[in-house]
Amino acid sequence: MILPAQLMSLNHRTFEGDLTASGLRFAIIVSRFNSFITDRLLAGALDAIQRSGGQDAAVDLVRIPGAWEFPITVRTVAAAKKHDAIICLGAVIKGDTPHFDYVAGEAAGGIGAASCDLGIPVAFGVLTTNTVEQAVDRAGAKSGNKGFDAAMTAIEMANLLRKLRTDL
Ligand code: INI
Repeated sequence: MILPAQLMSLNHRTFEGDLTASGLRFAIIVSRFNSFITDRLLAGALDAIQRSGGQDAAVDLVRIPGAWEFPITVRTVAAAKKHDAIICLGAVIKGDTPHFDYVAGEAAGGIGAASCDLGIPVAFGVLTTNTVEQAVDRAGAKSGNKGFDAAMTAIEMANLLRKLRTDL
């Protein structure tokens, strides 16, 4: 049995993306619906890229009406092959009708499928919450900033996929 402490000394090749954004190009797709939340997610994502050594000019910002529009936008941006990763930022907040389930489900499924089909990492920074308060908490309050987290994941995955494509 291998103990966790022994893992570092094993002779495997390990592939892991680092957290350096220098030289990477990003597209951030941000939805306007619930913009009082998504603006904060965007600020968090840009902060993460800047603090990881990324350049402002290496970021293309794409604004869309709502989360439903993510899948087709991700596919269009990915097909252009101009970026190392895409970051999706949105906020779907539950209402009194089943509308939430359709919008959130389509966004999540469509983004995931586009990422795999087109071979580009797409970070899912789309909040799906029961209340406005839960969304606020995740957009820079009690529970951190999920825009920042999504951008860090995009940086890591862009570097990991580069390594896998060249070194595997
Ligand atoms: N879009 C969101 O991004 N968040 C929501 O909470 C939301 N709600 O609740 O309706 C929402 N709806 C709009 C949808 O994404 C489309 O833009 C619209 O249906 C037009 O296609």
